[in-house]
Amino acid sequence: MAIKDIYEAVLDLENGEEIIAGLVEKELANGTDINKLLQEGLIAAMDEVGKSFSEEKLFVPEMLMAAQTMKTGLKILKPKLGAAGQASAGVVVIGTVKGDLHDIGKNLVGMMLEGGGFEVHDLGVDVGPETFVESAKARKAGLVGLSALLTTTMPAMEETVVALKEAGLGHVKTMIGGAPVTRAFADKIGASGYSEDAPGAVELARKLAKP
Ligand code: B1M
Repeated sequence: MAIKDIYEAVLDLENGEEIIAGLVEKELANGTDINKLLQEGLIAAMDEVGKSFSEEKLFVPEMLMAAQTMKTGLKILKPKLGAAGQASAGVVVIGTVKGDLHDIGKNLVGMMLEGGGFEVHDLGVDVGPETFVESAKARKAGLVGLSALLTTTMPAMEETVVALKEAGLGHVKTMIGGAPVTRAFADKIGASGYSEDAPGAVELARKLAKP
């Protein structure tokens, strides 16, 4: 029942942002599994928002409000997504590719990687290939994570993978993801790996980090 309240809060454009934090905290206190809370509460609600947007039942401002509510909920989950103080599992530079402003999934992946013991440098959204290259060099990253939510920005993933190789960073692994992205696309552009979701991204990052 309470997970349904969280789902409904994300869709509640009037009061959602005010009530989401309390609802998530209550659910955590009840001992609900974080993945269940994420998948059935926050992520399922955003899928519903996307469906309504496709059907022109709601528009960009409403989508933004729902996204803001989801972000507020995610902030509460962040400290719980993993144990602090572990030795670094590796250095990851992550960002949403050029032209793309969607950051909720990328933030979630970043948080879970941090939770999984990685040192994460989040470059934000609309990040060009050259910025990924510079940051990967400066941070001595072993892994670069690219997120894209638009079919029109997927080519920027390929540009980034190519730019890293051309800059002599062919040894740096690349991991890609986002709703329109597929494993076949990852193979096609020469990325080291693809993950469908945030927990899978942590598993993949661990595999890729192995020498
Ligand atoms: Co946008 N939007 N949006 N939007 N938006 C989509 C993506 C869309 C599918 C909606 C739709 O039509 N049904 C559609 C894209 C169509 C397409 O290209 N295939 C779309 C569109 C068209 C647009 C605009 C063009 C709308 C317009 O202006 N006309 C515009 C583009 C702006 C731009 O980027 N240049 C736009 C704008 C926006 C908002 C700003 C309003 C807002 C974003 C706010 C924000 O992120 N701060 C927004 C939102 C919220 C969405 C939907 C509704 C939700 C996205 C989301 O946050 N999902 C989305 C519909 C949908 O996807 N259901 C939609 C929740 C999140 C947890 O999931 O990001 O998929 P997701 O991340 C998952 C996995 O994909 C994976 O793990 C995550 C968690 O498990 N993953 C990775 C993600 N990155 C990964 C990286 C990895 C590994 C896994 O490794 C590094």
